Amino acid sequence: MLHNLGTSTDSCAMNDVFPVHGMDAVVFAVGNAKQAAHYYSTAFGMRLVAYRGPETGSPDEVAYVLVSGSARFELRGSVRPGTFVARHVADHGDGVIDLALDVPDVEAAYRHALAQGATGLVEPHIVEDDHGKVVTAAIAAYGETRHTLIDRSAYAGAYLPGYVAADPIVAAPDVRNGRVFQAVDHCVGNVERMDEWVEFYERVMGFSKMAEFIGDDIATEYSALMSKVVADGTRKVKFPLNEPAVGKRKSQIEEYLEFYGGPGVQHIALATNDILATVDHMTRAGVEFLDTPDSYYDDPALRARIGEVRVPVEELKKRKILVDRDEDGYLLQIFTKPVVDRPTVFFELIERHGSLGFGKGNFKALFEAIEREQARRGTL
Ligand code: TYF
Ligand code: FE
Repeated sequence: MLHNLGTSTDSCAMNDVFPVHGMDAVVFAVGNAKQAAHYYSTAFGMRLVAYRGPETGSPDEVAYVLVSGSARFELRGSVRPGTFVARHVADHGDGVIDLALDVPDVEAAYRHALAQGATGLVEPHIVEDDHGKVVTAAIAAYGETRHTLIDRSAYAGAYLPGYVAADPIVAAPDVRNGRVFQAVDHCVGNVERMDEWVEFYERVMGFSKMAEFIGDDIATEYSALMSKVVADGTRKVKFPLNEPAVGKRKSQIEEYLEFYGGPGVQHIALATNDILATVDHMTRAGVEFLDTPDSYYDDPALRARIGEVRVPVEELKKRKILVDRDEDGYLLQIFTKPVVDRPTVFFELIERHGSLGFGKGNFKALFEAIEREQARRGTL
């Protein structure tokens, strides 16, 4: 059973033990950053803003920084063997190495995290250039994922010292505001022991559990996964955490852990305010989405439950977009197929209208679609 306990977890900023402003960047290690930058520019409509590489004094690595609204991705590649990025890609395939958090006080956040038992990876330090200074540190999260803690409030450069400003790779996409999506909505981790990591975010970052979760009853019925969501006090940073469960089929989380070689980021949800335009743009660019059977839209129970949404259901059905409603409002969402060679990392697009949830009413349809993909790959 999915329990909805309402919203009782907000903490006011004044007694927040680990204040965060939001996500700073999602950092990927990839096999070919130049081509990945092109993909995120064309298919996701992102704008290249910064670069570093051998030409700019970074002999071993290249990095491309792209933005869309408040979302920022950094794509890191290696130009020789033996680098961290090269080894990470060899072990995990393309994946997320860092969910960087924008924090007001790096030193305080880092000290609090370590006092609460987090593993420090980079001590707080200042990096500076002509454009100002940045304070940064890093702590370990699940698998090889880390959280960089960063305060760039005194910095006016393109990204960080060591990077140069760069021009867009392609013209802005032909959508409203020239933006295919606006922000990172949530970042999901696949782990071996969910409760351990829920407890980590509660203890280390003062995050609290959100009401929505997938329990073991849902798991055995159709999802083969359990899931809980933690968020900071302002709900700007939301981290669902999944663990595999024994179900009727092989768990998609098990498949991820096997192909990724351990815990890591499973999906990044991107917020859009026009999911129809977003899906149309990405589909034209060749991004593949999970299929939803027509029966989903024709189900009278679903029609009754979702009521009026801002677009005709036919428009959603055409694009396989899912709908869910709760007491706060509704959301529209859709999931890509994996965007990397391994069956690991994918994206979600989400358009929220009041709902703070994650689409629990869609879990059955979603997990059936994922299982069809697993069957196609022969990994079910
Ligand atoms: O982020 C979430 O919780 C939703 C639902 O493997 C979900 O997007 C959960 C697990 C999963 C795929 C989607
Ligand atoms: Fe999600």
